[in-house]
Amino acid sequence: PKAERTFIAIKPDGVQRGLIGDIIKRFEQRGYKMVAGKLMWAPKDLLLNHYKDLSDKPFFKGLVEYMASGPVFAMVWEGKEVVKMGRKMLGATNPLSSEPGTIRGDYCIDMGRNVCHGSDAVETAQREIALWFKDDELNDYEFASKGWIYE
Ligand code: YYY
Ligand code: MG
Repeated sequence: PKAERTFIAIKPDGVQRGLIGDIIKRFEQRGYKMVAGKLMWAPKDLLLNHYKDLSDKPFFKGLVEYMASGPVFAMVWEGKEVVKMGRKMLGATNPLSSEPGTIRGDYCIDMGRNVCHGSDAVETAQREIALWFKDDELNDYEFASKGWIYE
């Protein structure tokens, strides 16, 4: 079976606040493998598509404006149960409900400045990865340390 992948993005506030390295470090330390990563100023149409399920929400316009306000660091991470674990590492959507120790719980306060994005399900991850990355941007490789991470 193909290894599970998730789409994780550091939002414009996370980039501005110098959190790229820390967020990458958390996933690396856990044992997950970065398959793709790029700094990119997302075009509006990509963001509208990315968040299309939320288009009727009152916060939608502000959300897209915030996401378009500067470059984001977009990534694909791979590993066992990385979608669910990625969400856990990010913390709750509302940072005031995020546990300390999570990314949001350690670095932010307001929902509209919650620093990071993570896919909420395996199917969502597949859609988001295809939206943000071309196939040839996804790197298939193995960690030499694989046997020290997985039994
Ligand atoms: O997946 P996640 O980012 O945790 O939350 P979503 O429900 O998908 O909403 C996407 C994004 O929208 C969230 O990260 C912050 C923002 N948002 C908001 O500003 N106000 C809300 N009431 C709900 C979400
Ligand atoms: Mg979501």
